[in-house]
Amino acid sequence: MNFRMSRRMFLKVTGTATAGLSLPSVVPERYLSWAETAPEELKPVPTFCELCFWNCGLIAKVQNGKVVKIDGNPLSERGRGRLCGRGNAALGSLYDPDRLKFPMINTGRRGQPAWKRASWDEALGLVARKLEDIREKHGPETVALFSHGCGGAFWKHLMKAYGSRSHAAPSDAQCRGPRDVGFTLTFGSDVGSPEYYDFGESRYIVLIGSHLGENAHNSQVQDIVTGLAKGAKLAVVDPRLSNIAAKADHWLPIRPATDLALLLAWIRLIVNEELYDADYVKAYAIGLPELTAAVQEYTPEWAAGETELPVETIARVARELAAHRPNVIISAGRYNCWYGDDTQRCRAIAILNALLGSWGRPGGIYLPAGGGVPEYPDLPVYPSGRAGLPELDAAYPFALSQTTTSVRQASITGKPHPFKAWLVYGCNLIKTLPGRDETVRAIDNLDLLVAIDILPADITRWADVVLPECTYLERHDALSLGRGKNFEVAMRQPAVSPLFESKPSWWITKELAIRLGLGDYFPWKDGEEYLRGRCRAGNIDYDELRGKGVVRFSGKSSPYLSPHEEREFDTPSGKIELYSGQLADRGFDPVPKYTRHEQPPAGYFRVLFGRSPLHTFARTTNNFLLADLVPENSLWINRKKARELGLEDGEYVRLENQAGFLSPGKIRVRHTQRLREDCIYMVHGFGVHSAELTRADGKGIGDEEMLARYSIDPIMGGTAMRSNFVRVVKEG
Ligand SMILES: Nc1nc2c(c(=O)[nH]1)N[C@H]1C(S)=C(S)[C@@H](COP(=O)(O)OP(=O)(O)OC[C@H]3O[C@@H](n4cnc5c(=O)[nH]c(N)nc54)[C@H](O)[C@@H]3O)O[C@H]1N2
Ligand SMILES: Nc1nc2c(c(=O)[nH]1)N[C@H]1C(S)=C(S)[C@@H](COP(=O)(O)OP(=O)(O)OC[C@H]3O[C@@H](n4cnc5c(=O)[nH]c(N)nc54)[C@H](O)[C@@H]3O)O[C@H]1N2
Ligand code: SF4
Ligand SMILES: [Mo]
Repeated sequence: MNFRMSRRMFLKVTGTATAGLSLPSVVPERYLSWAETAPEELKPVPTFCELCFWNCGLIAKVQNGKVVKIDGNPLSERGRGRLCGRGNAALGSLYDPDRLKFPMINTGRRGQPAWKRASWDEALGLVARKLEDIREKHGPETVALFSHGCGGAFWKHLMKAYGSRSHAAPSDAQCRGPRDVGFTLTFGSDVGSPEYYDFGESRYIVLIGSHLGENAHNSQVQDIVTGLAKGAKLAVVDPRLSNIAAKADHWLPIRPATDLALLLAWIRLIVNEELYDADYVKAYAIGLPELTAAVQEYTPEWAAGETELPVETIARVARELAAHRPNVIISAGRYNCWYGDDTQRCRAIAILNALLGSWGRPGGIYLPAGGGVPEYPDLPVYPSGRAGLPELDAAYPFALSQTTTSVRQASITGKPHPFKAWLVYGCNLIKTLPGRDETVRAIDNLDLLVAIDILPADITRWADVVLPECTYLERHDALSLGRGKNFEVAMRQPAVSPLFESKPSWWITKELAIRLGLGDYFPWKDGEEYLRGRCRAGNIDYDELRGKGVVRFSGKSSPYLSPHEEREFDTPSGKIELYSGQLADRGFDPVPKYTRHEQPPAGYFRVLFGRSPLHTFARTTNNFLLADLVPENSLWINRKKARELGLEDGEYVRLENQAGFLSPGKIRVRHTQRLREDCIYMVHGFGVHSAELTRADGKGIGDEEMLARYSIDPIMGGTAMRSNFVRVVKEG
């Protein structure tokens, strides 16, 4: 199908064209008081954004003690002087009247809290006493940290000093984990974050389910726009005509859960017609004969049956792609916990890139500059873990880091070892782990749950103690390192002092450490001294960094392979592994095999979800600037289907999943021709259930509320969430 949207319209829809937003009338009155005093000069304070994890550099403009405007920092490679729609809404986060204001202790029940305001001393004293007690009775490894975001570095440091190595993140096992593992099994390394996708130089781009543009990762959206402007061809595989699919040369509205069939058919066609980069494969890869033999059953005709895509389109895209090699990318996007065979799907994507020679080639997947900054110098060594401790992720042999899946399971069963406390930093586990009942059961087993957050988010309602962090515009923080074609170091510094009694993580962790007898691990007086120490260790001029916000170091090596370059890959064979001996040794398919997934029964639709261009999960759904623009999510449903069901455009409905669970909230129907008939689509982050979040509470439905069922990727433990079916329930 062909449908092109103009570039200007695309930018408008994706929000990347917005310049610095000034404050609209929705700002609470009391924050507008600067207008009454004589305006001072605007003072620029360079720092970086935390409204998502791209960490774009920004410059906060401060006047009379208030941040009045935010601009992009041109020195930042991840932003290049621009901010996305969310980044521009910084003031809605900083000046959100619903923010957590002081430490709180839950005197009620988890999930039905009764809050008592506490002093920092009381709250930290309580947490420290409990952690001491747990360390003595059960061992330090029974405390787990969940984290997402820059300040998590201080919490990881605290946990290691305390003696626990248990650290997990939904941004791995519920996000990019399968992709990182699939690529690492193939190339010996993953595609990074920011991804090493060289879109700006590509001649042919294939996006597998990635909705870049709605996924608003700043410089990456700029890169793909650049590539398209320079004439790159684009094919988008998505059951939904996403904004970027609307710009594509080919939209492939694939039947959900069948992507692996398409990928295997492409591999077959490319090897059978000898369209691959023979020199490259000969020089760098092993396993072509085994790969060729293993894919013979996957004919384009067979794939057409599975995917419901025209056989001509399947063959045409493969041939076009090969004609543009090696300046091509078959992108795995970022979020990949789809159907349970996700590592294998990502491996198929990696194999395609390898066959077309795109790894290390212009317009393909570039080789990052690398680089790093040492930790703070001269810290005491961490205590070693208890000898003989059973490995938490032993069940998932190729997990690259500890999985939330294993920590939650161990918290329920006590196996392979129990958990007694969770520290939850910047994670909203109630909304971001599938199978809420299990999350609640795990939490019920704990002696302590501490949430460190900026908002009274859903997860805070399950905490025993809530510690209010100040927002990113009010704090020093860990460094943010960007490994792209250049290496960049960004620093965060407060534009204004913390509001209310909120505190930065460097302070909270230091105070906890002192109470736990671990003060030696936190020798810095304050956040600035911590950053000076890191800069000293990394030979970075602190004053330059503070003045610019970002410093960049040019790459020591080329982003591209030179012709005939010898290269060793970090795999067991030193080669790109089209056939994976490692997988075979562990009893997994060495070449991806197709598995057929269940399709929705009659009357039901598969639940698909994705990103709102103007929100980051539930992080921003209460942000007054963004809630003003996108106050709730809607239920995308194919118009023909909607009419059959008698659903009006705009009416509110409930959803009931295959397990008979009826959504407590309602969602507005949105008729569309941009979606297949067998699925519905909604953006993640709504369906908040926290009355203190006055703008977000009760708006729309959370996709996670419908996800009773998930399957676990046996290779790396990721939880696949797109195998749930719902029917639409009309009100009354
Ligand atoms: N059902 C469903 N589940 C999903 C997804 C989905 O689309 N649907 N997406 C998956 C993906 S891709 C990912 S990456 C994960 C993300 O899942 P998580 O790692 O849990 O992250 P967030 O949802 O971003 O959690 C945000 C929490 O951090 C708080 N927060 C915001 N800023 C700060 C700050 O500066 N300091 C502190 N201390 N807290 C802060 C917010 O208030 C909120 O409570 O979720 C995954 N899970
Ligand atoms: N604005 C904004 N941007 C964000 C975020 C945010 O919260 N807000 N979050 C960031 C994070 S943490 C992540 S991980 C990324 C995620 O962003 P991406 O990796 O780009 O995308 P996904 O969430 O996997 O993709 C959603 C798309 O997949 C399609 N899809 C669903 N099922 C299938 C299927 O079976 N096959 C195929 N081919 N497609 C399918 C959906 O229709 C939808 O268009 O976004 C990042 N960028
Ligand atoms: S992409 Fe947007 S929200 Fe994410 S860091 Fe950059 S400006 Fe902030
Ligand atoms: Mo993610």
